[in-house]
Amino acid sequence: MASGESFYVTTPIFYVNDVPHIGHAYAQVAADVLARWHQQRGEDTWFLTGTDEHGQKIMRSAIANNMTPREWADKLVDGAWRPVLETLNLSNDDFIRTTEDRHETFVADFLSKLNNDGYIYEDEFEALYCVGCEEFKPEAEIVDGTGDYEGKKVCAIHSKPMELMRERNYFFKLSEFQDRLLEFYEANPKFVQPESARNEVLSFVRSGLLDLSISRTSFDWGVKVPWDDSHVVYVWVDALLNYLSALSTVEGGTERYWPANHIVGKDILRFHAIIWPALLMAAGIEPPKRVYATGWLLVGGEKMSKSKLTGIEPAEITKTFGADAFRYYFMRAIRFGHDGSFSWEDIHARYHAELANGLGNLASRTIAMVNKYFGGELPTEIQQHVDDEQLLNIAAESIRTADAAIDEFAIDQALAATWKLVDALNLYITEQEPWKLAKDEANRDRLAAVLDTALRGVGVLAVLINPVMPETAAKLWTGLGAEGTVDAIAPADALNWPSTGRVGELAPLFPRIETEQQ
Ligand code: ME8
Repeated sequence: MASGESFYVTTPIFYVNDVPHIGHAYAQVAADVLARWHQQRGEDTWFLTGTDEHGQKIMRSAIANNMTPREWADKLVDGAWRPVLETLNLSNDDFIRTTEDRHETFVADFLSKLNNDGYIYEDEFEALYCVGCEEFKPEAEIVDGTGDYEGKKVCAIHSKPMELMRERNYFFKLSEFQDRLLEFYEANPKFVQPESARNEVLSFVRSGLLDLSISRTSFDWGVKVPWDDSHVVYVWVDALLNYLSALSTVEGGTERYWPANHIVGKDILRFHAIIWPALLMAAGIEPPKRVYATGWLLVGGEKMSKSKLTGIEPAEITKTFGADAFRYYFMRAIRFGHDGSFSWEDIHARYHAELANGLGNLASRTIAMVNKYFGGELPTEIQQHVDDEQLLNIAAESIRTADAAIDEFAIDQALAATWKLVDALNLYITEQEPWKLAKDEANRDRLAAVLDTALRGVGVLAVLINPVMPETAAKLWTGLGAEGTVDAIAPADALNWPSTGRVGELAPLFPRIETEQQ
Protein backbone atom coordinates (compact mmCIF):
# COMPACT_ATOMS: atom_id res chain seq x y z
CA MET A 1 0.00 0.00 0.00
CA ALA A 2 1.47 3.35 -0.98
CA SER A 3 1.75 5.73 1.95
CA GLY A 4 2.20 8.80 -0.24
CA GLU A 5 5.71 9.38 1.12
CA SER A 6 8.89 9.08 -0.88
CA PHE A 7 12.35 8.11 0.32
CA TYR A 8 15.52 8.68 -1.69
CA VAL A 9 18.69 7.19 -0.27
CA THR A 10 22.23 7.32 -1.67
CA THR A 11 25.67 5.91 -0.93
CA PRO A 12 28.84 7.84 -1.70
CA ILE A 13 29.97 7.17 -5.25
CA PHE A 14 33.18 5.22 -5.01
CA TYR A 15 36.53 6.04 -6.57
CA VAL A 16 37.47 3.46 -9.14
CA ASN A 17 41.15 3.58 -8.22
CA ASP A 18 40.77 0.17 -6.62
CA VAL A 19 38.36 -2.68 -5.88
CA PRO A 20 35.74 -2.50 -3.10
CA HIS A 21 36.56 -3.54 0.47
CA ILE A 22 34.19 -4.06 3.38
CA GLY A 23 34.44 -0.40 4.44
CA HIS A 24 32.76 0.56 1.15
CA ALA A 25 30.33 -2.35 1.41
CA TYR A 26 29.26 -1.09 4.83
CA ALA A 27 27.68 2.09 3.44
CA GLN A 28 26.09 0.15 0.60
CA VAL A 29 24.46 -2.37 2.93
CA ALA A 30 23.25 0.36 5.29
CA ALA A 31 21.63 2.28 2.43
CA ASP A 32 20.11 -0.94 1.13
CA VAL A 33 18.58 -1.80 4.51
CA LEU A 34 17.06 1.67 4.79
CA ALA A 35 15.74 1.46 1.22
CA ARG A 36 14.20 -1.96 1.78
CA TRP A 37 12.64 -0.90 5.07
CA HIS A 38 11.04 2.21 3.56
CA GLN A 39 9.93 0.21 0.53
CA GLN A 40 8.32 -2.30 2.86
CA ARG A 41 6.45 0.53 4.56
CA GLY A 42 4.89 1.25 1.19
CA GLU A 43 6.89 4.41 0.48
CA ASP A 44 7.96 5.34 -3.03
CA THR A 45 11.65 4.51 -2.60
CA TRP A 46 14.71 5.16 -4.76
CA PHE A 47 18.17 3.82 -3.93
CA LEU A 48 21.21 5.10 -5.81
CA THR A 49 24.82 4.00 -5.74
CA GLY A 50 27.61 4.36 -8.29
CA THR A 51 31.18 5.28 -9.10
CA ASP A 52 33.29 8.45 -9.10
CA GLU A 53 35.54 8.22 -12.15
CA HIS A 54 37.19 11.58 -12.83
CA GLY A 55 40.10 13.40 -11.23
CA GLN A 56 43.79 12.96 -10.62
CA LYS A 57 43.54 9.92 -8.38
CA ILE A 58 41.82 7.85 -11.08
CA MET A 59 44.02 9.27 -13.80
CA ARG A 60 47.16 8.22 -11.92
CA SER A 61 45.82 4.69 -11.23
CA ALA A 62 45.08 4.33 -14.93
CA ILE A 63 48.55 5.50 -15.95
CA ALA A 64 50.13 3.13 -13.42
CA ASN A 65 48.19 0.31 -15.08
CA ASN A 66 49.03 1.37 -18.65
CA MET A 67 45.45 2.16 -19.56
CA THR A 68 43.42 5.21 -20.44
CA PRO A 69 41.32 6.45 -17.50
CA ARG A 70 38.17 5.34 -19.33
CA GLU A 71 39.50 1.83 -19.95
CA TRP A 72 40.63 1.59 -16.36
CA ALA A 73 37.25 2.77 -15.03
CA ASP A 74 35.38 0.32 -17.28
CA LYS A 75 37.57 -2.53 -16.10
CA LEU A 76 36.98 -1.78 -12.43
CA VAL A 77 33.29 -1.03 -12.76
CA ASP A 78 32.53 -4.20 -14.72
CA GLY A 79 35.03 -6.39 -12.94
CA ALA A 80 34.57 -5.27 -9.35
CA TRP A 81 32.02 -2.58 -8.53
CA ARG A 82 29.00 -4.00 -10.34
CA PRO A 83 29.67 -7.60 -9.19
CA VAL A 84 29.76 -6.48 -5.55
CA LEU A 85 26.12 -5.38 -5.87
CA GLU A 86 25.25 -9.03 -6.36
CA THR A 87 27.64 -10.29 -3.70
CA LEU A 88 25.85 -8.11 -1.17
CA ASN A 89 22.35 -8.60 -2.61
CA LEU A 90 21.80 -4.86 -3.01
CA SER A 91 18.45 -3.65 -4.32
CA ASN A 92 19.72 -0.41 -5.88
CA ASP A 93 17.38 1.13 -8.43
CA ASP A 94 20.15 2.82 -10.37
CA PHE A 95 23.93 2.85 -10.68
CA ILE A 96 25.49 6.12 -11.80
CA ARG A 97 28.92 6.54 -13.35
CA THR A 98 30.25 10.09 -13.52
CA THR A 99 31.53 9.40 -17.03
CA GLU A 100 27.98 8.92 -18.35
CA ASP A 101 26.53 11.55 -20.69
CA ARG A 102 23.52 12.20 -18.45
CA HIS A 103 25.92 13.16 -15.67
CA GLU A 104 28.43 15.20 -17.67
CA THR A 105 25.66 17.23 -19.32
CA PHE A 106 24.08 17.91 -15.94
CA VAL A 107 27.39 19.08 -14.43
CA ALA A 108 28.04 21.47 -17.32
CA ASP A 109 24.50 22.92 -17.14
CA PHE A 110 24.66 23.30 -13.37
CA LEU A 111 27.98 25.16 -13.49
CA SER A 112 26.82 27.42 -16.33
CA LYS A 113 23.87 28.44 -14.20
CA LEU A 114 26.06 29.25 -11.20
CA ASN A 115 28.38 31.22 -13.47
CA ASN A 116 25.55 33.15 -15.11
CA ASP A 117 24.13 33.95 -11.67
CA GLY A 118 27.43 35.41 -10.48
CA TYR A 119 28.58 32.74 -8.02
CA ILE A 120 31.85 32.01 -9.83
CA TYR A 121 35.05 34.02 -10.37
CA GLU A 122 38.61 33.32 -11.50
CA ASP A 123 41.69 33.72 -9.31
CA GLU A 124 45.26 32.60 -8.68
CA PHE A 125 45.61 29.80 -6.17
CA GLU A 126 48.30 27.95 -4.26
CA ALA A 127 47.79 25.29 -1.57
CA LEU A 128 48.73 21.82 -0.35
CA TYR A 129 46.68 19.09 -1.94
CA CYS A 130 46.10 15.41 -1.02
CA VAL A 131 45.36 13.39 -4.14
CA GLY A 132 44.06 10.50 -1.99
CA CYS A 133 41.35 12.77 -0.58
CA GLU A 134 41.19 14.92 -3.74
CA GLU A 135 41.16 17.88 -1.38
CA PHE A 136 43.16 20.93 -0.32
CA LYS A 137 43.97 20.32 3.32
CA PRO A 138 44.00 22.78 6.21
CA GLU A 139 47.10 22.80 8.49
CA ALA A 140 45.29 20.84 11.20
CA GLU A 141 44.91 17.83 8.90
CA ILE A 142 48.53 17.63 7.82
CA VAL A 143 50.99 15.65 9.94
CA ASP A 144 54.69 14.71 9.88
CA GLY A 145 55.46 11.66 7.76
CA THR A 146 57.21 8.53 9.02
CA GLY A 147 59.19 5.73 7.32
CA ASP A 148 59.56 6.45 3.57
CA TYR A 149 58.06 9.89 4.13
CA GLU A 150 60.24 10.94 7.06
CA GLY A 151 60.76 14.71 6.98
CA LYS A 152 57.77 15.28 4.69
CA LYS A 153 54.30 16.63 5.44
CA VAL A 154 51.65 13.94 4.86
CA CYS A 155 47.84 13.71 4.89
CA ALA A 156 46.54 12.48 8.27
CA ILE A 157 44.16 10.05 6.52
CA HIS A 158 46.26 8.70 3.67
CA SER A 159 49.77 9.09 5.19
CA LYS A 160 51.00 10.16 1.71
CA PRO A 161 52.93 13.39 0.98
CA MET A 162 50.97 16.56 0.32
CA GLU A 163 51.51 18.16 -3.10
CA LEU A 164 51.87 21.88 -3.65
CA MET A 165 49.40 23.05 -6.34
CA ARG A 166 49.63 26.45 -7.94
CA GLU A 167 47.24 27.41 -10.75
CA ARG A 168 44.59 29.83 -11.96
CA ASN A 169 41.25 28.34 -10.92
CA TYR A 170 37.60 29.19 -10.98
CA PHE A 171 36.16 29.70 -7.52
CA PHE A 172 32.70 29.21 -6.06
CA LYS A 173 31.69 31.92 -3.58
CA LEU A 174 31.23 29.47 -0.71
CA SER A 175 32.07 32.13 1.89
CA GLU A 176 28.85 33.99 0.99
CA PHE A 177 26.84 31.03 2.30
CA GLN A 178 28.14 30.89 5.84
CA ASP A 179 25.14 32.60 7.47
CA ARG A 180 22.57 30.83 5.33
CA LEU A 181 24.13 27.48 6.17
CA LEU A 182 24.14 28.22 9.90
CA GLU A 183 20.48 29.25 9.72
CA PHE A 184 19.71 26.10 7.80
CA TYR A 185 21.45 23.84 10.39
CA GLU A 186 19.58 25.68 13.14
CA ALA A 187 16.22 25.17 11.47
CA ASN A 188 16.97 21.53 10.58
CA PRO A 189 18.63 19.97 13.63
CA LYS A 190 18.60 16.50 12.07
CA PHE A 191 20.14 17.54 8.76
CA VAL A 192 23.55 16.29 9.86
CA GLN A 193 23.64 13.21 12.07
CA PRO A 194 24.89 11.78 14.36
CA GLU A 195 25.28 14.64 16.84
CA SER A 196 29.09 14.39 16.80
CA ALA A 197 29.01 14.99 13.03
CA ARG A 198 26.61 17.89 13.43
CA ASN A 199 28.87 19.50 16.01
CA GLU A 200 31.90 19.11 13.78
CA VAL A 201 30.10 20.77 10.89
CA LEU A 202 28.73 23.60 13.03
CA SER A 203 32.11 24.47 14.48
CA PHE A 204 33.79 24.28 11.07
CA VAL A 205 31.27 26.64 9.49
CA ARG A 206 31.32 28.99 12.49
CA SER A 207 35.08 29.27 12.20
CA GLY A 208 34.63 30.83 8.75
CA LEU A 209 34.37 29.52 5.18
CA LEU A 210 36.77 30.18 2.34
CA ASP A 211 35.72 30.23 -1.29
CA LEU A 212 36.13 26.89 -3.05
CA SER A 213 38.37 26.24 -6.02
CA ILE A 214 36.18 24.32 -8.46
CA SER A 215 38.37 23.82 -11.53
CA ARG A 216 41.77 22.44 -12.54
CA THR A 217 44.08 23.10 -15.48
CA SER A 218 47.01 20.77 -14.71
CA PHE A 219 45.26 17.66 -16.12
CA ASP A 220 42.23 17.05 -18.31
CA TRP A 221 40.46 13.94 -16.97
CA GLY A 222 37.16 15.51 -16.01
CA VAL A 223 34.13 17.43 -17.22
CA LYS A 224 35.19 20.51 -19.21
CA VAL A 225 34.22 23.84 -17.68
CA PRO A 226 31.49 24.88 -20.15
CA TRP A 227 32.71 28.44 -20.74
CA ASP A 228 36.47 27.66 -20.67
CA ASP A 229 37.62 24.28 -21.94
CA SER A 230 41.16 24.76 -20.68
CA HIS A 231 39.74 23.83 -17.24
CA VAL A 232 38.08 20.65 -15.97
CA VAL A 233 35.59 20.73 -13.10
CA TYR A 234 37.02 19.85 -9.67
CA VAL A 235 36.23 16.18 -9.08
CA TRP A 236 34.33 16.77 -5.84
CA VAL A 237 31.90 19.26 -7.40
CA ASP A 238 31.48 16.85 -10.29
CA ALA A 239 30.89 13.94 -7.88
CA LEU A 240 28.36 15.62 -5.59
CA LEU A 241 26.17 16.42 -8.55
CA ASN A 242 25.61 12.69 -9.17
CA TYR A 243 22.79 12.70 -6.65
CA LEU A 244 20.81 15.02 -8.92
CA SER A 245 22.10 14.02 -12.36
CA ALA A 246 21.01 10.42 -11.73
CA LEU A 247 17.43 11.58 -11.20
CA SER A 248 17.45 13.34 -14.58
CA THR A 249 16.66 9.99 -16.25
CA VAL A 250 14.12 8.78 -13.66
CA GLU A 251 10.39 9.14 -14.17
CA GLY A 252 9.14 11.94 -11.91
CA GLY A 253 12.79 12.91 -11.23
CA THR A 254 13.55 15.39 -8.50
CA GLU A 255 9.92 16.33 -8.00
CA ARG A 256 9.23 12.76 -7.04
CA TYR A 257 12.33 11.97 -4.96
CA TRP A 258 14.24 15.08 -3.88
CA PRO A 259 15.41 15.86 -1.14
CA ALA A 260 17.79 12.93 -0.65
CA ASN A 261 19.09 11.08 2.38
CA HIS A 262 22.85 10.70 2.01
CA ILE A 263 24.86 8.01 3.79
CA VAL A 264 28.50 9.11 3.80
CA GLY A 265 31.75 8.24 5.56
CA LYS A 266 32.86 10.74 8.20
CA ASP A 267 35.88 11.70 6.09
CA ILE A 268 33.60 13.14 3.41
CA LEU A 269 31.17 14.82 5.76
CA ARG A 270 32.15 18.43 5.02
CA PHE A 271 31.67 18.01 1.29
CA HIS A 272 28.14 16.76 1.88
CA ALA A 273 27.09 18.91 4.78
CA ILE A 274 28.73 22.24 3.82
CA ILE A 275 29.74 22.47 0.15
CA TRP A 276 26.81 20.47 -1.21
CA PRO A 277 23.97 22.42 0.44
CA ALA A 278 25.73 25.69 -0.45
CA LEU A 279 25.96 24.69 -4.13
CA LEU A 280 22.30 23.74 -4.04
CA MET A 281 21.30 27.01 -2.37
CA ALA A 282 23.16 28.92 -5.07
CA ALA A 283 21.26 26.98 -7.72
CA GLY A 284 17.93 27.53 -5.96
CA ILE A 285 17.50 23.85 -5.10
CA GLU A 286 16.42 22.55 -1.70
CA PRO A 287 19.31 21.04 0.34
CA PRO A 288 19.23 17.29 1.11
CA LYS A 289 16.99 16.02 3.87
CA ARG A 290 19.71 14.28 5.77
CA VAL A 291 23.43 13.63 5.72
CA TYR A 292 24.29 10.71 7.97
CA ALA A 293 27.99 10.16 8.63
CA THR A 294 29.04 6.60 9.36
CA GLY A 295 32.19 5.70 11.24
CA TRP A 296 35.11 3.76 9.83
CA LEU A 297 35.90 0.09 9.81
CA LEU A 298 39.21 0.01 11.56
CA VAL A 299 42.15 -2.33 11.32
CA GLY A 300 44.71 -1.94 14.07
CA GLY A 301 43.05 1.35 15.04
CA GLU A 302 43.34 2.81 11.50
CA LYS A 303 40.80 3.20 8.71
CA MET A 304 40.74 0.01 6.63
CA SER A 305 42.18 0.79 3.24
CA LYS A 306 43.37 -1.04 0.16
CA SER A 307 46.33 1.28 -0.26
CA LYS A 308 47.52 0.35 3.23
CA LEU A 309 46.90 -3.32 2.35
CA THR A 310 44.35 -3.72 5.12
CA GLY A 311 41.30 -4.05 2.87
CA ILE A 312 39.16 -7.19 3.01
CA GLU A 313 36.94 -7.84 0.00
CA PRO A 314 33.28 -8.56 0.78
CA ALA A 315 33.35 -11.90 -1.08
CA GLU A 316 36.05 -13.20 1.27
CA ILE A 317 33.41 -13.09 4.01
CA THR A 318 30.25 -13.92 2.04
CA LYS A 319 31.76 -17.08 0.59
CA THR A 320 31.84 -18.57 4.09
CA PHE A 321 28.95 -16.84 5.84
CA GLY A 322 26.64 -15.85 2.97
CA ALA A 323 25.31 -12.40 2.08
CA ASP A 324 22.60 -12.35 4.76
CA ALA A 325 24.96 -13.07 7.64
CA PHE A 326 27.40 -10.48 6.25
CA ARG A 327 24.64 -7.89 6.16
CA TYR A 328 23.40 -8.81 9.62
CA TYR A 329 26.84 -8.81 11.16
CA PHE A 330 27.91 -5.34 10.01
CA MET A 331 24.53 -3.77 10.74
CA ARG A 332 24.32 -5.32 14.21
CA ALA A 333 27.87 -5.32 15.50
CA ILE A 334 28.73 -1.70 14.71
CA ARG A 335 26.80 1.12 16.28
CA PHE A 336 25.60 3.15 13.32
CA GLY A 337 27.55 6.40 13.08
CA HIS A 338 30.51 5.05 15.09
CA ASP A 339 33.80 3.37 14.26
CA GLY A 340 33.99 -0.40 14.56
CA SER A 341 36.39 -3.26 14.02
CA PHE A 342 35.80 -6.44 12.09
CA SER A 343 37.17 -9.74 13.33
CA TRP A 344 36.68 -13.29 12.06
CA GLU A 345 36.19 -14.47 15.65
CA ASP A 346 33.41 -11.95 16.22
CA ILE A 347 31.46 -12.76 13.06
CA HIS A 348 31.87 -16.48 13.75
CA ALA A 349 30.61 -16.08 17.32
CA ARG A 350 27.64 -13.88 16.38
CA TYR A 351 26.74 -16.14 13.47
CA HIS A 352 26.38 -19.10 15.79
CA ALA A 353 24.93 -17.38 18.86
CA GLU A 354 22.52 -14.89 17.30
CA LEU A 355 21.71 -16.39 13.91
CA ALA A 356 22.06 -20.20 14.12
CA ASN A 357 21.17 -20.73 17.80
CA GLY A 358 19.02 -17.64 18.27
CA LEU A 359 16.86 -17.15 15.21
CA GLY A 360 17.51 -20.33 13.19
CA ASN A 361 16.86 -22.77 15.98
CA LEU A 362 13.75 -20.91 17.11
CA ALA A 363 12.24 -20.96 13.64
CA SER A 364 13.13 -24.62 12.99
CA ARG A 365 11.77 -25.96 16.22
CA THR A 366 8.56 -23.92 16.07
CA ILE A 367 7.72 -25.06 12.56
CA ALA A 368 8.84 -28.64 13.28
CA MET A 369 6.52 -28.84 16.31
CA VAL A 370 3.52 -27.59 14.33
CA ASN A 371 4.26 -30.32 11.79
CA LYS A 372 4.87 -32.99 14.40
CA TYR A 373 2.00 -32.34 16.76
CA PHE A 374 -0.64 -30.92 14.41
CA GLY A 375 0.24 -32.29 10.99
CA GLY A 376 1.26 -28.77 9.89
CA GLU A 377 -2.09 -27.14 10.61
CA LEU A 378 -3.05 -25.46 13.90
CA PRO A 379 -6.72 -25.20 14.91
CA THR A 380 -8.34 -21.87 13.97
CA GLU A 381 -9.91 -21.37 17.42
CA ILE A 382 -7.21 -20.49 19.93
CA GLN A 383 -7.72 -19.67 23.61
CA GLN A 384 -5.03 -17.26 24.67
CA HIS A 385 -3.44 -17.29 28.07
CA VAL A 386 -1.90 -14.28 29.80
CA ASP A 387 1.60 -15.61 28.97
CA ASP A 388 0.73 -15.61 25.28
CA GLU A 389 -0.58 -12.05 25.48
CA GLN A 390 2.58 -10.96 27.21
CA LEU A 391 4.67 -12.46 24.45
CA LEU A 392 2.61 -10.73 21.78
CA ASN A 393 3.01 -7.45 23.68
CA ILE A 394 6.77 -7.90 23.52
CA ALA A 395 6.42 -8.48 19.77
CA ALA A 396 4.42 -5.25 19.43
CA GLU A 397 7.06 -3.37 21.39
CA SER A 398 9.87 -4.76 19.21
CA ILE A 399 8.00 -3.66 16.10
CA ARG A 400 7.47 -0.14 17.42
CA THR A 401 11.05 0.26 18.61
CA ALA A 402 12.57 -1.11 15.40
CA ASP A 403 10.37 1.00 13.14
CA ALA A 404 11.16 4.15 15.13
CA ALA A 405 14.90 3.33 15.16
CA ILE A 406 14.91 3.24 11.36
CA ASP A 407 13.59 6.82 11.27
CA GLU A 408 16.75 7.75 13.17
CA PHE A 409 18.91 5.55 10.86
CA ALA A 410 19.79 3.50 13.97
CA ILE A 411 19.92 0.16 12.17
CA ASP A 412 21.83 -1.56 14.96
CA GLN A 413 19.10 -0.55 17.40
CA ALA A 414 16.37 -1.86 15.09
CA LEU A 415 18.18 -5.20 15.11
CA ALA A 416 18.69 -5.13 18.87
CA ALA A 417 14.92 -4.59 19.30
CA THR A 418 14.24 -7.48 16.92
CA TRP A 419 16.57 -9.77 18.86
CA LYS A 420 14.73 -8.92 22.09
CA LEU A 421 11.85 -10.75 20.48
CA VAL A 422 14.08 -13.65 19.39
CA ASP A 423 15.26 -14.05 22.98
CA ALA A 424 11.76 -13.64 24.44
CA LEU A 425 10.39 -16.30 22.07
CA ASN A 426 13.14 -18.75 22.92
CA LEU A 427 12.52 -18.18 26.62
CA TYR A 428 8.76 -18.54 26.11
CA ILE A 429 9.18 -21.92 24.42
CA THR A 430 11.58 -23.11 27.11
CA GLU A 431 9.12 -22.08 29.83
CA GLN A 432 5.96 -23.36 28.16
CA GLU A 433 7.59 -26.74 27.38
CA PRO A 434 5.33 -27.69 24.47
CA TRP A 435 7.02 -31.12 24.24
CA LYS A 436 5.64 -31.84 27.74
CA LEU A 437 2.18 -30.52 26.87
CA ALA A 438 2.18 -32.86 23.87
CA LYS A 439 2.36 -35.89 26.12
CA ASP A 440 -1.20 -35.44 27.42
CA GLU A 441 -4.25 -35.14 25.15
CA ALA A 442 -5.93 -33.01 27.85
CA ASN A 443 -3.42 -30.22 27.10
CA ARG A 444 -4.16 -30.12 23.39
CA ASP A 445 -5.77 -26.63 23.44
CA ARG A 446 -2.93 -25.22 25.47
CA LEU A 447 -0.36 -26.77 23.13
CA ALA A 448 -2.15 -25.22 20.14
CA ALA A 449 -2.14 -21.79 21.82
CA VAL A 450 1.59 -22.00 22.62
CA LEU A 451 2.54 -23.00 19.10
CA ASP A 452 0.20 -20.43 17.60
CA THR A 453 1.83 -17.70 19.70
CA ALA A 454 5.33 -18.87 18.82
CA LEU A 455 4.44 -19.05 15.15
CA ARG A 456 2.97 -15.55 15.20
CA GLY A 457 6.16 -14.31 16.81
CA VAL A 458 8.36 -16.00 14.22
CA GLY A 459 6.24 -14.43 11.46
CA VAL A 460 6.88 -11.02 13.01
CA LEU A 461 10.59 -11.80 12.91
CA ALA A 462 10.41 -12.70 9.22
CA VAL A 463 8.92 -9.27 8.49
CA LEU A 464 11.41 -7.37 10.66
CA ILE A 465 14.54 -9.12 9.38
CA ASN A 466 13.58 -8.86 5.71
CA PRO A 467 15.34 -5.53 5.01
CA VAL A 468 18.56 -6.90 6.52
CA MET A 469 18.35 -10.59 5.54
CA PRO A 470 16.02 -10.86 2.55
CA GLU A 471 17.05 -14.40 1.58
CA THR A 472 16.49 -15.74 5.08
CA ALA A 473 13.17 -13.90 5.40
CA ALA A 474 11.94 -15.43 2.14
CA LYS A 475 12.87 -18.95 3.28
CA LEU A 476 11.17 -18.34 6.59
CA TRP A 477 8.06 -17.03 4.85
CA THR A 478 7.71 -20.26 2.89
CA GLY A 479 8.42 -22.35 5.99
CA LEU A 480 5.74 -20.49 7.93
CA GLY A 481 3.21 -21.11 5.17
CA ALA A 482 2.62 -17.36 4.85
CA GLU A 483 0.74 -15.85 1.93
CA GLY A 484 2.34 -13.72 -0.78
CA THR A 485 5.80 -12.27 -0.23
CA VAL A 486 7.26 -10.96 3.00
CA ASP A 487 8.32 -7.64 1.47
CA ALA A 488 4.63 -6.78 0.98
CA ILE A 489 4.08 -6.54 4.74
CA ALA A 490 4.82 -3.18 6.37
CA PRO A 491 6.86 -3.58 9.55
CA ALA A 492 4.10 -1.85 11.53
CA ASP A 493 1.63 -4.56 10.39
CA ALA A 494 3.97 -7.44 11.18
CA LEU A 495 1.68 -8.96 13.82
CA ASN A 496 -1.01 -9.39 11.19
CA TRP A 497 1.13 -11.35 8.76
CA PRO A 498 -1.13 -13.47 6.57
CA SER A 499 -1.00 -17.22 7.12
CA THR A 500 -2.33 -19.83 4.71
CA GLY A 501 -3.16 -21.88 7.82
CA ARG A 502 -0.62 -24.54 7.03
CA VAL A 503 3.11 -24.43 7.69
CA GLY A 504 5.68 -25.84 5.26
CA GLU A 505 9.11 -27.32 5.91
CA LEU A 506 12.17 -25.32 6.92
CA ALA A 507 15.73 -26.35 6.10
CA PRO A 508 18.31 -24.99 8.60
CA LEU A 509 18.57 -21.23 7.99
CA PHE A 510 22.14 -20.93 9.26
CA PRO A 511 24.10 -24.19 8.93
CA ARG A 512 26.96 -24.50 11.37
CA ILE A 513 30.31 -23.35 10.03
CA GLU A 514 33.31 -25.40 11.05
CA THR A 515 36.22 -23.37 12.32
CA GLU A 516 38.68 -24.66 9.71
CA GLN A 517 36.45 -23.20 6.98
CA GLN A 518 37.15 -19.66 8.24
O1 ME8 B 1 35.43 9.47 -0.98
N1 ME8 B 1 35.36 2.22 6.78
O2 ME8 B 1 35.26 7.77 -2.50
P1 ME8 B 1 36.02 6.61 -1.74
C1 ME8 B 1 34.20 2.83 6.47
N2 ME8 B 1 34.49 9.35 -4.36
N3 ME8 B 1 34.01 3.52 5.35
C2 ME8 B 1 35.03 3.60 4.50
C3 ME8 B 1 36.28 2.99 4.72
C4 ME8 B 1 36.41 2.27 5.94
N4 ME8 B 1 37.53 1.66 6.26
N5 ME8 B 1 37.09 3.25 3.68
C5 ME8 B 1 36.36 4.01 2.82
C6 ME8 B 1 35.12 9.04 -2.07
N6 ME8 B 1 35.14 4.21 3.33
C7 ME8 B 1 34.41 9.92 -3.08
C8 ME8 B 1 32.97 10.09 -2.65
S1 ME8 B 1 30.51 11.06 -2.99
C9 ME8 B 1 29.83 12.27 -3.90
C10 ME8 B 1 32.15 10.97 -3.55
C11 ME8 B 1 34.08 5.05 2.77
O3 ME8 B 1 35.92 5.45 -2.67
C12 ME8 B 1 34.51 6.50 2.79
O4 ME8 B 1 34.35 7.02 4.07
O5 ME8 B 1 37.36 7.04 -1.29
C13 ME8 B 1 33.54 7.10 1.83
O6 ME8 B 1 32.33 7.43 2.48
C14 ME8 B 1 33.26 5.95 0.87
O7 ME8 B 1 33.83 4.78 1.44
C15 ME8 B 1 33.81 6.18 -0.51
O8 ME8 B 1 35.17 6.37 -0.44
